[in-house]
Amino acid sequence: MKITALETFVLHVPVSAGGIADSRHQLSHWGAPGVRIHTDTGLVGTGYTGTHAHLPSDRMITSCIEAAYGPLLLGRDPRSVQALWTTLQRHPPLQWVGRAGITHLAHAAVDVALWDLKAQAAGEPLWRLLGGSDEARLEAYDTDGGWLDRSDEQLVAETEARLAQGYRAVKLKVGSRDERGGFDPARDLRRVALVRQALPEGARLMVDANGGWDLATALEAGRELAAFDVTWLEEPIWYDDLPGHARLARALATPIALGEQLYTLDAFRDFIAAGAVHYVQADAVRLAGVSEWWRVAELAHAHHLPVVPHIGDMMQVHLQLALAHPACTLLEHIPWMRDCFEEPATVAEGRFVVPQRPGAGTALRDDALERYHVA
Ligand code: 0YR
Ligand code: MG
Repeated sequence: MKITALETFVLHVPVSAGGIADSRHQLSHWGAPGVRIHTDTGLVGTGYTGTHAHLPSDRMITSCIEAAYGPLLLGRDPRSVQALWTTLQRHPPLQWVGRAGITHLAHAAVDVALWDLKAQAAGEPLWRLLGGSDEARLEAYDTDGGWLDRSDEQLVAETEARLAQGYRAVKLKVGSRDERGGFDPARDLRRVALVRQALPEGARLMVDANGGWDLATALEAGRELAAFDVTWLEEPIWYDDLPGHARLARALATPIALGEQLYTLDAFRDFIAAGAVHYVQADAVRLAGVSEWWRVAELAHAHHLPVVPHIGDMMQVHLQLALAHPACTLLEHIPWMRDCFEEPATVAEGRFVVPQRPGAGTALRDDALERYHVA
């Protein structure tokens, strides 16, 4: 089997209700720059990363795939994906300009496409190729009702709607600001109390600050969270602040979740070694693909830490991985890209349905490629 061509794409897909906000970002569209890798067998592998639909940076990702990775991939056997990972990641001139950032996101798209091909060539869904079982029970938690720009009333209505759909776990954004631009943890705590009240006993509630607080606010607000049985506090402070997160992990009763902004196995090694994280939110489309994600999951598992993949890929490859890896029992749900896929991830009674098509689940529908493609 040989790689014959790389064909890149950029999709911009609308988010819920025309727009969403967390503590750092406001967006109207989710971006999926990626690649379809063609082979001499006729099989085509699809991989993409997740962005905030900013065309200039999306183009940097696709041009890295085409110009930098393309020549290293043409003619190679895509099933040698682990060997190709090292080829792309350690190619000296590329290593010089990027072990994180644009090149890493580009590599993620390529690596996912290669694993998609490997699983298709094996005639199996990726979760089975990786040793998972179709009896795996994977709980879904929903994030799409808890945005920071939603009113208190909307928040409660969204929570009730999720309960009616069968969810027993939801996530709420925190990191509110007042009119003068200062932190407003009182608004956040009021909303945490409202959602907690709307949930039945035993339902999980998570909160996510998207790195928006400073340490003092995180310490103060974090202590108040203990009263609301919050499963985790996610990215309370700046993503790369390892000592700050380690301090919070020691000081707070509520566990710390992070990882959606970490690019490398090395970064996860350091956060885990420092005791700075309890829930490891490895993201295969910010890490360089399935290959590096699996190494992070194994590392977390060796420390007996749960792995809860971030939704950067809008569930498709993460569903495959979470079904296969023993450290995963819970996966985030944000359905913005649902109508893009041949077999979209589906939740029933609060659990993910096990997908059956061969591949990584990343195959895109032709009509989605047309509708959401940006020129
Ligand atoms: C919007 N999930 C997240 C969205 C979401 C972000 O910035 O990308 O809120 O990915 O933090 O846990
Ligand atoms: Mg998050």
